[in-house]
Amino acid sequence: MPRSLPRRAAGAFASALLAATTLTALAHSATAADGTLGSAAAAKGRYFGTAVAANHLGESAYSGTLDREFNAVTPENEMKWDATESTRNTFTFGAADQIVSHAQGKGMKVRGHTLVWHSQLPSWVSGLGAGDLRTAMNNHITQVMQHYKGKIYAWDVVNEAFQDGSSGARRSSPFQDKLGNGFIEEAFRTARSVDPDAKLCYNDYNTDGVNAKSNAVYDMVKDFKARGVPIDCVGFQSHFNSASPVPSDYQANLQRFADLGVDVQITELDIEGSGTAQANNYANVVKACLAVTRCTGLTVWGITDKYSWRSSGTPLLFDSNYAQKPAYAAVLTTLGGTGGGDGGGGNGGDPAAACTIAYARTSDWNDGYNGEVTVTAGAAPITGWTVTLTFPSGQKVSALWNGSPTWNGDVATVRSTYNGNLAAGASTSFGFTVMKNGSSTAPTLGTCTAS
Ligand code: G2I
Repeated sequence: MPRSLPRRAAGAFASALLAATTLTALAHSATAADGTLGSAAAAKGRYFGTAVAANHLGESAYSGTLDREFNAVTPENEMKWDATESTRNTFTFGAADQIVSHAQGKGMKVRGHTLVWHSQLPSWVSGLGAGDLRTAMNNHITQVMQHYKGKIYAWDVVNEAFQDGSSGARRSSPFQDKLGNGFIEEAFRTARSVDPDAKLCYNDYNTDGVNAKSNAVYDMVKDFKARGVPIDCVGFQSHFNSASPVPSDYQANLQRFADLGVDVQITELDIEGSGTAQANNYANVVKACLAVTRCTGLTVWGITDKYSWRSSGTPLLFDSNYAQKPAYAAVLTTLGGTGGGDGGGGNGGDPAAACTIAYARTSDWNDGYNGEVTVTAGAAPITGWTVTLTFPSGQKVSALWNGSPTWNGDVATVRSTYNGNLAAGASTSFGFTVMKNGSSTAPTLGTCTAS
C-alpha cells in the first residue's frame, strides 16, 4: 500500500542525496543471519575459501570480510610462474608470502595455485628446448613447493591442460608440445617427492558437468590411480554465467570423480547474475558439494564484485561495497548457517522453521529505484514468511509485488502470498518501487520470521 510522505524542498535534495550515497553500504549490509561461511562449512566438515590478492590486504573492508567469513585462501595470481620465477632460477615469493602468513595467522587453509600452467608463463620458459624445459619445470615445482612446504593444504599441480570442445585432446602448450602427454604425470611425481603432505590436484574449467573435456580428465585420473601416479584431488573451477550455466549433472560429475578415489574441490566458483536467480545457482552448487562426501571444500574466486576478474558480471557473494548479496544468504543457509538451523540451542531434533534475507537494488533512476529482497528458507521447509523493512523517511513506496505489506510509519511488514512454501534452502523474492523524494538510501533490513 503506497504511503504519502511530504516532498522535500528542492534545496535539500543535493545534500540529502550525498548523505544517502554514503549510507547505502551500511544499510545494505544488514542481514538476519549471524553465522559465517567458514564456520557453517566447518560444521559440515568442509572449508569455505576465497581467492585473495595481496595488494588488497591493506584495505580494511577487504581483510575484515576475509577474516570474518573465510577459512581458506587461494592466492589469485601471486603463486603463478610469472610471479614466482619471472627470471630463470630467481625466485620471488614476497606477495605470495604475504597471503600465506596472513592465512596462517588466522588459521586458514591455503590452496597453492598453480605450478604448471600454459598461461601467465614467462617467455623464457616457452623458448626452451625439450630437455631444458623438463629441467625447468621440475626445478620450478621443487623450489616453489619447497618454499611453502608444510604450509599448503592442496596444490593445483597442473592447471587447464585439456582443450575445450569435443576432441578430448590435451591443449597445446610448451609443456604438451615439447614433452608430450607425460608432462602431467612427471609434474605430479615431482610434486609428491617435494611435499608428501600436500594434496596434489589437477584443476580445470568447463569440466563441471559430464562432457568430452571432463571425460578426458576422468580417463586421465582413472589411469593415474590405476598406475599409482600420485594424484589426490581434482579441482572444478566452476566459472558460471548464462552461456555456461551450472550443469544439471554437476553433482553426478563430482561424484564420479570421487568414486575414482580422489577428493573433489570447487576451486574458483563465481556465477554471474544477481538477485534470486544467482542465489539459487549458488545454493545448487553448495548442495552438490555437500551431497558428495569427498567434496572437501569450496573456494569462491574473490571476495567482492569490485575486484572480480569479471567484475561487470557481479559474480561474487559480496557487492562492491562489501554488502552481503542474496547469493550470500543462500550459500550460508544451504551450509546450515545460523538462521537455517536450530541456532545451536536445539535438542538435536528437526530443525526449526527459519529464514534469512538479503537485499539488492535491481535498478536505479533519477527519482526512483527498484529493490528486491530475497528470502531463503533455513534447514527446514517453511510454509510462510514475514519480513520487516524500514524505509528512510521521505521515500515513498509506489508499488510492491510478490508480497503483502502492512505499514507502520516507515516500517513495512511484508508477508508471503502465493510464495510462502519453500523447500529447505530454497529462495523466493519480493520487490518494490521506491520514489526517492530526495533520499537514495536503501531500506534497512529487519527480521525474517518463518512458519
Ligand atoms: O581467468 C580466471 C581464472 C581461470 N582459472 C585459472 C585462474 O588462475 C584464473 O584467474 C585469473 C585471475 O583471476 C586474474 O586476475 O587469471 C588471470 C590471468 O590469466 C588474472 O588476470 C591477470 C591479468 O591478466 C593481468 O593483466 C594482471 O596483471 O591479473 C593480473 C594481476 O592483476
